[in-house]
Amino acid sequence: MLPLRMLGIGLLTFSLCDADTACSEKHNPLSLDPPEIIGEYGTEVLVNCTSTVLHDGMYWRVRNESFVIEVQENFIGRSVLLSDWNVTAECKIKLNESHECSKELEITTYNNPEVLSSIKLVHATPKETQYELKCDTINVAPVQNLTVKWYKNDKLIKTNFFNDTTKTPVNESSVLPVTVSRGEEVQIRCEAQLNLVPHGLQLPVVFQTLNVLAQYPPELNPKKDIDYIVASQDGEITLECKAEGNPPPVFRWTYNGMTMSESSNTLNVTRVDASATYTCTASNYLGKTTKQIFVRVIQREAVPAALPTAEAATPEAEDCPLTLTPSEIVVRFGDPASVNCSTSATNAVGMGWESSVGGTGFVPPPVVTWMVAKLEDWTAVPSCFVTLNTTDDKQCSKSPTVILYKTPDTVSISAVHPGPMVEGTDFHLKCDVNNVAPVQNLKVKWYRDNETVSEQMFLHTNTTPQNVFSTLIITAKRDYNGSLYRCEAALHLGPNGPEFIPTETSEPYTAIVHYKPFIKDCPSSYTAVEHKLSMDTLPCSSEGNPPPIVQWYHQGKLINSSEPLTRFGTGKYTAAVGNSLGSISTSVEITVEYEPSFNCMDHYEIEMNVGFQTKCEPEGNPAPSLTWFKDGTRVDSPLRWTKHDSGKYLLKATNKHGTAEHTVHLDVLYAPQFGEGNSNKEMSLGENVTLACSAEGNPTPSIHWIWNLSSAANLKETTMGRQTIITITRATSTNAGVYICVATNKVGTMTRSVTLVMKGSSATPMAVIWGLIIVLIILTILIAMVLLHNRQKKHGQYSFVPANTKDGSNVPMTTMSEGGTA
Ligand SMILES: *[C@@H]1O[C@H](CO)[C@@H](O)[C@H](O)[C@H]1NC(C)=O
Ligand SMILES: *[C@@H]1O[C@H](CO)[C@@H](O)[C@H](O)[C@H]1NC(C)=O
Ligand SMILES: *[C@@H]1O[C@H](CO)[C@@H](O)[C@H](O)[C@H]1NC(C)=O
Ligand SMILES: *[C@@H]1O[C@H](CO)[C@@H](O)[C@H](O)[C@H]1NC(C)=O
Ligand SMILES: *[C@@H]1O[C@H](CO)[C@@H](O)[C@H](O)[C@H]1NC(C)=O
Ligand SMILES: *[C@@H]1O[C@H](CO)[C@@H](O)[C@H](O)[C@H]1NC(C)=O
Ligand SMILES: *[C@@H]1O[C@H](CO)[C@@H](O)[C@H](O)[C@H]1NC(C)=O
Ligand SMILES: *[C@@H]1O[C@H](CO)[C@@H](O)[C@H](O)[C@H]1NC(C)=O
Ligand SMILES: *[C@@H]1O[C@H](CO)[C@@H](O)[C@H](O)[C@H]1NC(C)=O
Ligand SMILES: *[C@@H]1O[C@H](CO)[C@@H](O)[C@H](O)[C@H]1NC(C)=O
Ligand SMILES: *[C@@H]1O[C@H](CO)[C@@H](O)[C@H](O)[C@H]1NC(C)=O
Ligand SMILES: CC(=O)N[C@H]1CO[C@H](CO)[C@@H](O)[C@@H]1O
Repeated sequence: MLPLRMLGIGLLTFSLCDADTACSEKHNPLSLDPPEIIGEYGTEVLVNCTSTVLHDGMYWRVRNESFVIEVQENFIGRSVLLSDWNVTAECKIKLNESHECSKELEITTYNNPEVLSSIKLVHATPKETQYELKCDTINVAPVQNLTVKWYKNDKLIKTNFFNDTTKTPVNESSVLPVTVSRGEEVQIRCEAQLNLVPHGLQLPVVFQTLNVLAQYPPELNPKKDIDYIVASQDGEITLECKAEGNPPPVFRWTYNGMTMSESSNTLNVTRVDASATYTCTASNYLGKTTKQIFVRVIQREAVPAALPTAEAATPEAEDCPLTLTPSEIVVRFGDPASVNCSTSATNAVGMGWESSVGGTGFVPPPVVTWMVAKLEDWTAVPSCFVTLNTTDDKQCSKSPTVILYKTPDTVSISAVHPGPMVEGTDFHLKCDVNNVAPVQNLKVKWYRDNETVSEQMFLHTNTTPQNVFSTLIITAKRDYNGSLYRCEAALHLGPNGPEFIPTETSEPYTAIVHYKPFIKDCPSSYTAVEHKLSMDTLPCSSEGNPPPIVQWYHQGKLINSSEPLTRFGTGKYTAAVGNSLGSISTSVEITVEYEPSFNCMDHYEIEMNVGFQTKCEPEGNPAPSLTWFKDGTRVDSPLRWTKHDSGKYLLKATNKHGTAEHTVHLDVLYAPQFGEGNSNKEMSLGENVTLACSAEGNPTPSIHWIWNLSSAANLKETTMGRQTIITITRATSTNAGVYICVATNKVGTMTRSVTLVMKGSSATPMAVIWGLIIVLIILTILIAMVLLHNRQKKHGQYSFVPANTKDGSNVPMTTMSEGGTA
């Protein structure tokens, strides 16, 4: 019951969901390639739609338009023009008459924006200016993927994102408040980037750069709003009004309420009838400042001889009878300062100092002292004046040169972009010198370790403390790795300055230079001793930063470079040396040498007269030299072995890595040898005859006699020691004939014959002939046996047996034929 019910529920569920599941994400038979499109507005893109099932028709629907139905194929391609911002495209498939599935293409249409920047002044003080910078991003789509970044002197200071989900292009603004101090120049950059990167699209960054300077109302420099000028009656004089401001000021000259000129900061006055006061106004939109210049005209006759014509008449006229002691002072900010002003003029009426600090009243000559306990006014320009008892009450003045200085608060070094340096590329270091004055006396020196690499001076004219920086461009070399860069700010204040030049040095900046690996001192071939060398102890080094990884390959395989090489390791080794910047390789031919050793048996059998054999050769590299010792004395290894050479030998193999010894017992085998040759022997009838046969040989041969059957009756063969003897008792004529002694060992067979002849009787030729025939037959059989025997020996154990015994050449056939003819 239970299983049936479950089945029923399952079927029901399936049929209910069937229609939906056919088109669900999981079962949808359609797939799009590409499945998503990111394209620039106005471009055309291609999409393929593929079905995995058979169908009644497939087609594309783009916007509100349906395209041709495809019934044959299982895929349809379509080009879509991204001509508006909300293009929709879907691929549709008719499964049967009543069911249709579709798949929608995700489309992102983008437009990389334009950027426009603008700047607005918010507030300006003499010290600093507040601005509002604005970047307008024009026609950006889609705006939610836009990032606007603000950089101040290349440093990111602000990032803006936008929430808006609209698909059509919009305009966005991003605002940055910036405050700039006097004398500072700031570079501001705003960058707009469409961030479609997750989809693999890198669009160009659009940006605008603005250089921002502080603005301030005009200021007189020197800060003197009253000047006194002496002119001769008909002389032409040039009045000057020195004022600075940003924006640069415009000047206006007035005299008695009348505008004289509006064109420049100088005014040419051609005719001055009497003493007159001229006013100069310097203004910009932030404000204005005025200066009054009193011109006193003196009669030509009254001009003292020392006084040149009035052209040269300036407030600091050289002929002003004033002496300043000293005429130049160099004072550290906050230190006391004093200058004595004395006059040599006998007609001086009064004198005094005019100054923003330490000014004096009108005092009687001849000396007046300007004295400040703490000089803290950056623009102080004291001026000493004297009034002379002349008809026109001539007044003149002189100013000492005041250099007020201050060493920097900080001197610091930093990298413009993060390190490390990469060999062959440029790297920028920046040295910031903060709050130093006067900048025109500053010299920034760059050092790499203790070597001066660059120097910089500054062309400012400001007397107030400034923040300045110097940039060093380094083309990185690998030798610079680990070098310390320092910058030094020194104020060169001239002969009146302090004895020691005030100098501040930055903390060092340690250069890290990355460079490609290189290999040094690597031999192309190398001879090593077995077990004494592993590849990582090879005198071959590589260098690189980051430190490279070295991998050794032998016969195409990566090897463990700390494993010592064995004698089988001779061959070519290749090292691959690499780091993040690159890799190189090198090869070394390695020869592994090793001490000699023997791998021989203790006992060998060799055949006599055989050439010297080399089966017991020692191993070793280089090939060892071999010496032989027998009974403690050195022997030359024989060219051919003789039977006396059997015995115990000591073999010594030597090369430069050592000596190996081996004791070997050699047994020289040789075929049987008879002490005597063939012979004839006479016998008498009835005599007892003995024939003895003995032979030497290694191994000891076995000896047999062969005789004619007719002799057999009274014949006996016995072996006594090394002799085999036949005894014929009471010889008869039948005993006449050839008796053959055969000696055999595994090296060979030898024969010798004795012909018995009955004394007094002429030989019985028939018996002799018969005997010979029989002997020949037996010999043939014997030879055959020997041959067979040797063939078997081929597969035997005797390593030293030379090949030439196989053909039986050691069997002395000649002896046999001699026996035959005898
Ligand atoms: C669409 O299919 C055609 C034919 O199979 C092929 O040549 C083309 O590269 C495909 N286009 C895309 C965008 O996959
Ligand atoms: C599609 O819409 C456009 C206007 O939006 C209209 O002119 C056009 O006739 C429509 N086409 C179809 C096939 O409905
Ligand atoms: C697509 O956007 C345009 C404006 O760019 C609008 O006029 C049009 O009605 C929109 N069409 C659809 C189908 O939303
Ligand atoms: C069409 O196919 C759907 C799903 O494959 C199926 O549920 C429906 O019964 C079919 N209709 C016809 C008329 O074949
Ligand atoms: C983004 O949206 C959130 C909530 O909708 C809002 O709080 C935030 O201020 C928005 N940010 C910007 C930059 O518009
Ligand atoms: C964006 O600014 C441009 C140029 O100022 C203007 O032509 C365009 O109509 C603006 N677009 C919107 C959506 O305000
Ligand atoms: C655009 O930004 C949204 C929100 O950050 C993100 O989900 C979407 O993937 C982005 N689109 C593209 C094409 O990168
Ligand atoms: C003043 O005179 C000098 C020469 O004496 C001349 O170079 C200069 O241009 C004149 N300035 C004006 C404002 O006329
Ligand atoms: C100025 O004169 C006074 C008095 O003669 C003397 O004491 C002082 O040292 C002088 N100062 C300088 C800076 O020469
Ligand atoms: C100026 O000099 C004249 C004579 O040369 C003299 O009479 C007069 O008193 C002097 N004035 C002063 C203020 O010294
Ligand atoms: C820099 O120092 C090195 C050793 O520290 C010295 O050999 C060299 O002479 C020095 N160079 C200078 C310019 O001082
Ligand atoms: C002449 C001679 O010495 N004959 C001897 C031969 O050998 C037999 C047996 O050993 C002896 O009996 C003979 O005397």
